[in-house]
Amino acid sequence: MTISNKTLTAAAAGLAAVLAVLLVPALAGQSAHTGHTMPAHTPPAQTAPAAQKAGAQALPVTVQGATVAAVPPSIRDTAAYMTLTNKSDQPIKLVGAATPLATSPMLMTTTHSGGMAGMKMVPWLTIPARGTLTLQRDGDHVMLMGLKRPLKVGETVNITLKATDGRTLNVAATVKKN
Ligand SMILES: [Cu+2]
Repeated sequence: MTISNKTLTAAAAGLAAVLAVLLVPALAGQSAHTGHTMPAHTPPAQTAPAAQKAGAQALPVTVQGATVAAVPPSIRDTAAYMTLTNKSDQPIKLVGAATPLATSPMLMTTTHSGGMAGMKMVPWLTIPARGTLTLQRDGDHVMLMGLKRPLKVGETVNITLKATDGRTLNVAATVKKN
């Protein structure tokens, strides 16, 4: 041993501090999109009413493979995945999501730090001009926090995505087991 006990202790304390910082967000999201705690800050304002107002302009976006991950009835959070293709020449910034089936839908991205996967809220997700944005496990996704009732495999969940300029996109996602 070339390292003194003192050094080891200091190193251990330092490591513990680092781990504490890393573990909080990591543990929060560790249960694969199903069990992390609600972030303390309020999610973006509910967009459902505005989104469903007649006259809200539709986004020039096509959706493929929209799914919602099935979770056991005791789990109140899940995530939606899909591929979004922007047919316009301008990037589209999605800033919010709404669904009648969850109290707090939010945009999130998966993070990796210290070898652990976690997730965090993001203010927006961008669909590049003439490009695609893939929402997937282990990536950007729409978190459906606070499910109002258990979802059944095979049922359709309507999700409205909202862009910065107020345009919206209605998505019909199918509940699927992973
Ligand atoms: Cu998430």
